[in-house]
Amino acid sequence: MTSRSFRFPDGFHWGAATSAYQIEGSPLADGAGPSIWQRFAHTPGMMSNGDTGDVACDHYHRYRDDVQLMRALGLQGYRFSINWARVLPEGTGRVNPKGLDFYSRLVDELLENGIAPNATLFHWDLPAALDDRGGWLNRDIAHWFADYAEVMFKALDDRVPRWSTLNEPWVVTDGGYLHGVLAPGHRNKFEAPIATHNQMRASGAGIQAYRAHGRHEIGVVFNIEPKYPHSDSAEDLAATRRAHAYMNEQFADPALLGSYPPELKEIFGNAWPDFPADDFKLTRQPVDFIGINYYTRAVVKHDPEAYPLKAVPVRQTNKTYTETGWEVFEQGLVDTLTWFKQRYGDIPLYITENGSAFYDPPVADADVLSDPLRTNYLRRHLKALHGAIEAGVNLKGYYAWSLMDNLEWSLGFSKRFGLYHVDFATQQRTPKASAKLYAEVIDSNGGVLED
Ligand code: GBH
Repeated sequence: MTSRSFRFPDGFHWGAATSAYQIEGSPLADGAGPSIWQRFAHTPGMMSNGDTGDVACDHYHRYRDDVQLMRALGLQGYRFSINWARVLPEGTGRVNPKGLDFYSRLVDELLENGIAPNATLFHWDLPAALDDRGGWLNRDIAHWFADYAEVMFKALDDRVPRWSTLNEPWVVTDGGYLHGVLAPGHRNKFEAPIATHNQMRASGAGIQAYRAHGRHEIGVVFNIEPKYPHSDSAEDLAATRRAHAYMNEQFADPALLGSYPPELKEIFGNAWPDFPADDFKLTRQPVDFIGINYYTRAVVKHDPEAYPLKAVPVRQTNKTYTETGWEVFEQGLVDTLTWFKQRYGDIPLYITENGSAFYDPPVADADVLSDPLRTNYLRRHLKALHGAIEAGVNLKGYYAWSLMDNLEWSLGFSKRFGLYHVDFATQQRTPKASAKLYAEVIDSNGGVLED
């Protein structure tokens, strides 16, 4: 048997990702304004176990130590997000210098350790003051966002080579405005399309601001989840089309094609408005790259009771599921990248998140915690990714989700995605075996994955 090499192309970029509200803690420190996640987490009944981001990983105080964790992995890049309300406590207008300074110090620390910063401007923690003015339902948010983005570009673009406007707008629309399970907690079929549209207008306005004030790279990050039909009945095929249009094309199409897929009208009926044609000039801005967050797939079947898609995911037998209930399916990563290139053209791509939640029983005084399921997930997905590159996908880099265990939004601290285990009582970080594997992958540029 000949062994197969999994060496990645020279210059392939290896990183890990986090987001502000999930790790920082101290959300109101040093003059920061509250975000909608601060509010949501303090609304009784919204968070598992009553968890909040008040302390989280205390990264706001421990960021220097956390950069050393990154260095121990040999990370070349670190993707983090900026809490808008730390910088602009009211969301617009007055800049809070201490909030800006936190991100400036983090960026300097990364650069001193040879790690390229990758900054996301919006990872769901909207300033509460802007939510009070309508949040994503107010068309003015495109300008609010561009003004905030300009503040950040002027302060950090001399040191930050890679930016994203939004992280996963689907989650905001679906969880925040349609089903009400994430901040700001609305459940409204008429609002969801508007939240989508204004997010994509804001992203476009942010990219325009970058062309005026930035000199490096900017893109936007989508969660892409391929959909496969449960059967080849016409009904299941149509349900699969709707699910795919709703989760994947709803966001990438306006950004890259300047339109929405027709299935959205089918799904939303009269709640899907006719948006002004001019808006698509704003949503469709040239990007330097697209970030794709990939976790799982869905196998879809028709279900007339399922609101609003009339489609439901079907659980597979004899497959591994993570603790968030997501199937481990690495072929979906290949199919996603192939589909993306075919539909949108040969845009440089990054996997900006990929990872899995499994519970790893902590072992007292262990130097490395065993996490075979996460290690297996990582290995399988990286091998699949290598195959996608060999098949011609223009993939520039990979960011593991996540550097360390953190607040999994409304699921609280119970779902652990970290390469490092965090003991939330003591804030002690301990590497898991997946961290060791990832360090070897980076060191050998994938060579260690050899069969
Ligand atoms: C990302 O979202 C976030 O960017 C990050 O903040 C978060 O911590 C991380 O992933 C882990 O959750 O099985 O039908 O319920 C993840 C987006 C969308 C991926 C829903 C999984 C499952 C659909 N997720 N999807 S279903």
